[in-house]
Amino acid sequence: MSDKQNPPDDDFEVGIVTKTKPKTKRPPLYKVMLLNDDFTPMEFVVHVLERFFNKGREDATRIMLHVHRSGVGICGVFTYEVAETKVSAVTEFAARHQHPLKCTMEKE
Ligand code: TYC
Repeated sequence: MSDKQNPPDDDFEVGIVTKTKPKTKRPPLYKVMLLNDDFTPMEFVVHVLERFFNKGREDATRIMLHVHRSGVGICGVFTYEVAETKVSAVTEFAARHQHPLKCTMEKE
């Protein structure tokens, strides 16, 4: 159909192609780290890695030895709140057992 009121349809449509990114921003992540010292027993550090970071005995021992030899090691990567909770829990646990073990966090 075609007249003044109803002009014929074009064969194609003209327009601007837009694509909006889905807004799935990931939260920033934080590494939780253990620092070496000369006094905390190796077995205690392994226990900390098992208890607070859900590591198996082998993995915990590997991380502990890495910290012992290099000075620092990553226990896990978490959102800010979870990382902060881990740092507090480990710090309190170490202090309660009179070990100077230090646990810190750093933005990835
Ligand atoms: N260096 C300690 C020792 O020889 C062991 C140790 C490992 C301490 C890792 C802290 O984060 C640490 N007993």
